[in-house]
Amino acid sequence: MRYDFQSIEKKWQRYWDEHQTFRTEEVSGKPKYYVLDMFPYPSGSGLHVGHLEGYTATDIVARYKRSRGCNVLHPMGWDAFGLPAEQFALKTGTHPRVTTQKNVASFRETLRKMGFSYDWSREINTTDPAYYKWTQWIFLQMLERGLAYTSEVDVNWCEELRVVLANEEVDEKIAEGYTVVRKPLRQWVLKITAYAERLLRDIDELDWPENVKQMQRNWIGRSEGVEIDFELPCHKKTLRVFTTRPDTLFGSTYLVISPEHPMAVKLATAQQLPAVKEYIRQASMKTDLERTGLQKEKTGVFTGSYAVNPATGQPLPVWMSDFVLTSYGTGAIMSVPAHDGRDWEFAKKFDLPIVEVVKSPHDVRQEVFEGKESVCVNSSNSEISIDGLDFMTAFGAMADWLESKGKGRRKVNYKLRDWIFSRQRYWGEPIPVKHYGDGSVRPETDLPLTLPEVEAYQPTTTGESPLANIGEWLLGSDEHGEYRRETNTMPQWAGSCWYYLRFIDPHNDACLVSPEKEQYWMNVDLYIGGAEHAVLHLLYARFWHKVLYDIGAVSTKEPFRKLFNQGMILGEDNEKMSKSRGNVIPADDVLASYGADAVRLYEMFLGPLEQVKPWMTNGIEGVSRFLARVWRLFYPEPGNSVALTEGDLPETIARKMHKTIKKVGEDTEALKFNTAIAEMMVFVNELQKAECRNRSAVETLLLLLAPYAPHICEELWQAAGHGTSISLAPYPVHDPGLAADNEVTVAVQVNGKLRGTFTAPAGTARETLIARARDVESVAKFLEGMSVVKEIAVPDKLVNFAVRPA
Ligand code: ANZ
Repeated sequence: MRYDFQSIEKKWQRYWDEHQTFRTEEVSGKPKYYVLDMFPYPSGSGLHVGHLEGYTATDIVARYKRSRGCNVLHPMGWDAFGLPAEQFALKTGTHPRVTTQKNVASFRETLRKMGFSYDWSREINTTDPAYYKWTQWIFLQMLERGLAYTSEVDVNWCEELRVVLANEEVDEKIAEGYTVVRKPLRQWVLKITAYAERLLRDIDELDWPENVKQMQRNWIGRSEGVEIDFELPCHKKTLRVFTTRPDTLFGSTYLVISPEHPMAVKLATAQQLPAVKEYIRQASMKTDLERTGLQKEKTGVFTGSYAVNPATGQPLPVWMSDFVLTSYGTGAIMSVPAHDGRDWEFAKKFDLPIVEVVKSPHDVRQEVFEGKESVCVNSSNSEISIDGLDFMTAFGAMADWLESKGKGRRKVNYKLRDWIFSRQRYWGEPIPVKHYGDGSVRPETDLPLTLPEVEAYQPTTTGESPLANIGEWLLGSDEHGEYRRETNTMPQWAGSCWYYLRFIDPHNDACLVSPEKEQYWMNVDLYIGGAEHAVLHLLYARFWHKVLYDIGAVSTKEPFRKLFNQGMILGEDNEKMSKSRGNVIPADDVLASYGADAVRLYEMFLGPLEQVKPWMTNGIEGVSRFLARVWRLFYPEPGNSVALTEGDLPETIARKMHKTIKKVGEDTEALKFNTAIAEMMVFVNELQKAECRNRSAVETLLLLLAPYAPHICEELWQAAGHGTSISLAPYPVHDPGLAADNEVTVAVQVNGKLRGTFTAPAGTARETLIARARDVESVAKFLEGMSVVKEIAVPDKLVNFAVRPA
């Protein structure tokens, strides 16, 4: 019998299909385990070996958890709305649905060939009307609660093409020579800011990589500060600023407003007006990044107006500069040049006064320190003094004082902005609302509102989506009068905000997920995917989940309990795989050459799952040889039938076997797949060396290996005489006595003479042996006053110190 992976893998994939081996039980008495992949966008270029890494990992976990008695949910689907299919349609006229169907079929085929144990009866596709009916339904729930609203928002407008570009397209079009400008357009926006505090607070409860949690915290960007109102005597108005450092108010020597500030033009005196207007015009042509870059030379213009510092009573000139962002805080700041780097540069450039108000052992010019060692100085007036106080105390004192005078209030600000939720595209979920002549907006009552067929995929010249060209779809009338449908569609992110819920109950037509099933299956126990989704997808999904929680559609506050980011697999040239570099390793190619079991094992043996690592096609041959060795444990020579020996195991093999069960189980549980595989390799070597073909040893090996290399294990399990699938067999149990490390006696020599012994667990590391040897009482006296010139350690046996008088 030859190890013919091709026919074996086909055979078992067919078997699993026919027997529905991986069909998830509905609500059951078993403990549940929900293990989820970030579902793919089915692109035209197919899957490459990098995509398979995370999917292999989740599949190992799914199979392992089943063998541990869990009811496992392990589904797959397609996040299939998106720009590439639409761009392909623009170029070729092929309907995005056709392209998508073709790509999905190819993706599905590759995943089947990998032997992944998905419950395919739960497959979903975000472009399926039965699916997006519920995406639209969730949108309407938000609309009803004021969480979806329209607003004029700047979009990327391409002058020559007269289309709105997605952010990710902008660079490409500019490189092609097009002009892209910011232009306001009416957009749907989701009020994610209403959830900022909860999104931030609940991060603490998640079992997620610390860096992802930190990125989300930074993205939400909570800042505690104070809003201060500065009198503008000439205008009989006040100018409001946001500061996180009210303790530095005594050192504020001028104010700065952003060019888009509502009072920008009003504050300009007649003399300054032309300069102010010119400055505003120039700022409108810059991106936020160009405006706030730290290296950038500061620019600004004096408005001509003055405000009054409420602490000092001094008049403060009001300037305008584009480093102050309109969209943050109040769009105006109080400048404290003595203690803020940007303010310092600005003050130096425009010759504005600098007053020191914090004394610190550090250089406080670039940055104000918040530690106890920095204290306020020059900070008193007839009503209040904060001299000598540290930051925290001074903050409180100033906030209280400003609040008591009605000149300020504590305020929490967030960097998080509301989510622009509309796209002027065809290939997305239609936003299900109707606009009436009187300006009112009503929800579509009959969901799903399906995408109509269009002739051409080119957006209209006004920037509207191609849907605006289809009169019979666009216009209509009902009991509320004549209406025009919304022509914007939802962004690519929408469908992936809640798909994990649909897998739980994919065919339910009455609600998005039945409450009983949701309560049984949620949360997702393990979610594996790429680190590039740290913020957008993972934050949007958390946001929608909380909305669903608030309306009672789900019982959990968070969707994903544990998140794990796999490290990217690079090309053989150590670069990110990309078509343009030509270093992409297509999954289908390696599958054809080596088979699924070898690819699965190799993907996991490349290194720790979280690490970025290059692919090496010749490395896969090592794991192929390992599989062949496993095969030969059953079929030592070609043509032989399987002849396993029954009866007791020799003690050394028994010990090794129980240790292997323990270690492989622990490592699999901890997602340390590479070390689990190494452990199994060692075990196979020992079996081979001992020519051991004992049934309990080799069958145990199969049970441990089955989650990793399921096809070969099914085949050999059957050859060993079993009538049912190894995928249904329970995980082996180790005997703690036999799995325990056995103790060995280690001899300690000094200059070759035996001076003592000690016991240690077998396999103790060299450094530990040496350290323990030095501590042996009978040895220590021979080392006293000597200098050790060499330390020799023979694992499990001996330590020798070569010494000479110091
Ligand atoms: C006075 C001051 C003194 C400040 C000092 C800092 C240091 P975070 O932590 O990011 O919230 N600021 C406020 N609004 C701004 C805007 N729209 N554009 C640019 N800068 C703005 O930062 C808050 C601080 O950033 C605020 O505190 C303000 O400067 C500035 F020694 O006020 B501070």
